Amino acid sequence: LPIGPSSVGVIAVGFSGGQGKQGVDMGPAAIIGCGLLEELNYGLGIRLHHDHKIHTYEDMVPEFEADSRNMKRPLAVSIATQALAHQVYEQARKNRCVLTLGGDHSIAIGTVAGVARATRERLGKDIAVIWVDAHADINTPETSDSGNIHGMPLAMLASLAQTAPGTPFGWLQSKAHGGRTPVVDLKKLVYIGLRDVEEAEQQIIEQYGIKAYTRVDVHKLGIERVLKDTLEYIGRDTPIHLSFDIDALDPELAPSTGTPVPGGLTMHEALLIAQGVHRTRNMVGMDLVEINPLEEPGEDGLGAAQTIACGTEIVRHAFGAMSLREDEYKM
Ligand code: 4U7
Ligand code: MN
Ligand code: MN
Ligand code: MN
Repeated sequence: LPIGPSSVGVIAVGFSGGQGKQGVDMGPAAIIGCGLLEELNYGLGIRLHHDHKIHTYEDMVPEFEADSRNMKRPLAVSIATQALAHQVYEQARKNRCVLTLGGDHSIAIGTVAGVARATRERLGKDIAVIWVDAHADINTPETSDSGNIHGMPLAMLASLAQTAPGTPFGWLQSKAHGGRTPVVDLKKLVYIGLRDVEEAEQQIIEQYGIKAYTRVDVHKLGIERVLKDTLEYIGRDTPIHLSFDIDALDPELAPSTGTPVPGGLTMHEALLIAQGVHRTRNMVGMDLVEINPLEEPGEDGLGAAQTIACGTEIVRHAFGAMSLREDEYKM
């Protein structure tokens, strides 16, 4: 029987503390302003639970914070993601699939933790995570050159980073969180779209045997095959969290993002991933992150509009839109 939720909880997170560029906090307002929620609600007939707020956590986090343990703003990111984990959990435990609109990718620390906890309580199952991204986001504070936590969420979720109780991200290990440690089992993680992986990250991927389809793998194998193998690897009746970083797409399509990398996925490939995850009926959570409307190579607003349009289409397809006919892919 499908695990699929009866309705969708939407959380808008205008948080940018996991990296240094202004504007990624404006992502959710931009995509909602362009009609994403109407597309889901009126267009696809999905029942939405949304508090009509853009959560910034500004009142909870310190305005300024010194770097510590090779992380930039660890306290701010820890506090914000802990609060977000709680919001996500409250939605997910009501049998809703939780859609979170970011914000930078550090917010996945909160979304994945919240979804994983609720799914474990509700179904007694561990989630699988499909991470669609140009980057592996699995630096530990020690391996990171940038210190930006949006490059570390998977290291935090998989407990590769040392996080003692009472220090930033210690909540991920705490019993009060109700979670299991680690939150993410690296055997249940699949990457799609990688093309900018640091050496230390590559070592982690190999050491833990993480399933990873690079951009080149997608090119060589074809996206249908990658998707089929991904879903087989994850296994039937496994709840899935889809974390979609818009920089997985080619920057020609989606230029408005903080760390663009040439040679990315096409829209056809991205939509097929989204549609394929939907068709499992097992999606329990989805993030759309790293849309930064201020990152505008052309400075004419067109790049941002196009990036938002791509993001909207990907989310629509993850929630059941079917622009790809059955004969356009072989599954
Ligand atoms: B994103 C990077 F150094 N690996 O750690 C780092 F290349 O969420 C980039 O995928 C991280 O956008 C990108 O800073 C994080 C860099
Ligand atoms: Mn990325
Ligand atoms: Mn990312
Ligand atoms: Mn990025």
